[in-house]
Amino acid sequence: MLYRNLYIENAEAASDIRVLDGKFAEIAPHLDPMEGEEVVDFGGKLALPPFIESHVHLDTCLTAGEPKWNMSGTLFEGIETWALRKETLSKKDVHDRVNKAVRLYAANGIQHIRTHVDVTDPKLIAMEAMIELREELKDVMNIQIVAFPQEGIESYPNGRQLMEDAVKMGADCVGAIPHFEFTREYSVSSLNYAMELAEKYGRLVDVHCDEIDDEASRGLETLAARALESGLTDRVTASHTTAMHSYNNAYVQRLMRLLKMSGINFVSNPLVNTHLQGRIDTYPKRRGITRVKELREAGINVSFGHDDIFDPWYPMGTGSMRDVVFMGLHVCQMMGYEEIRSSYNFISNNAARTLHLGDSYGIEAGRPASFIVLDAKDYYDALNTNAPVLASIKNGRKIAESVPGTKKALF
Ligand code: 17E
Ligand code: FE2
Repeated sequence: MLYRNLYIENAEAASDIRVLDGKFAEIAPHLDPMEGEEVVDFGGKLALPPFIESHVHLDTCLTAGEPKWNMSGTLFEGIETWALRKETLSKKDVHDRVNKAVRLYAANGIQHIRTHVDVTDPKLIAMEAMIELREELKDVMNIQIVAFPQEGIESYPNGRQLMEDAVKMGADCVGAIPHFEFTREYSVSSLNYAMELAEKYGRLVDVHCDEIDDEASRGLETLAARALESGLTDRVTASHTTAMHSYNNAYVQRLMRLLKMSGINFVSNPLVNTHLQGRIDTYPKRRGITRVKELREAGINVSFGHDDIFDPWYPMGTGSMRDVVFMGLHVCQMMGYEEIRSSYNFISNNAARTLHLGDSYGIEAGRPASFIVLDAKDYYDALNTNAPVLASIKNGRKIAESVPGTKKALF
């Protein structure tokens, strides 16, 4: 199969891509078709490595309004509302909703998802369903599962055991929620426990860390210190870290040294945290997004996640990471020309580092032939025009396509 005329990752000149046996065989400015080879000429469109959703809660998706709407728009009313919805959870319910959400994602060029799955459920229903879904969907979506203790590890009955059970069932990553634990002591011990569990079972770590507008919420320093001391370093991710928005600058200056030394990754969720944070402020209202620009300037890996699709925390969402990047660039004030052009990295290459995809990811000869084609010439154009994903190709197979609609003035 020969794909022609693609601008790979904003390249100035177009390339042709040959795919054989599900792998990138050759990538060059001009390749002549072999005898009998099928040719698709894209005529000068943008090719990117597949988009990655590095932070979402698939188990809660598509449940907004059930059994009630989140009227305050806060994280905490979201957690209370989900606790009510959880009472009626069944495996079929999770299967049906996740199947829909995964198709929304696929149509938007996503091929990898890291999902947090709530394990503060004595029956671990969502975890069991998600382990099955990971297997059922593996040819079309690579799903990584985080054992996520929504209501706490130390503050929820049997919390430690549920975490370990979920890891034994096959969760890929260990989570935690230090800012939700009853006390600071619990916050620290929950992080120690999560790190020990990850070491014991050889798992990655991804913590909901300091998702609160409280400048005194400092789980991050504990997580980073443990990442450094244990040697888990870049196997560890801090998600949300919205309190960092409210930390004083003197503290951040000291903290940055540790963050750099620790090698941990960050995931920011600008779409959802712009909506959830700052809710108890009058004016001025905090944006409540972690310091993405400063983390990047310090050479720290940051990716963006959607966090939710239509659930107790976020009443919207179509599975498009474009909306996430668009909001992120605005709210973090990263609107310089190069910042905009390169911003696809937040939902591709940077996220691949966080998910530890290694050599299985990237448009390079010898790697799995997985890439997407956008109806644009570069990512600046794609972001600005909300360009559709013309084709999503995974291991050489087309798994999604879109036919550009016609939207035009009639004069
Ligand atoms: N749970 C949580 O603790 N934080 C979030 N942002 C979501 C679920 C969506
Ligand atoms: Fe989250």
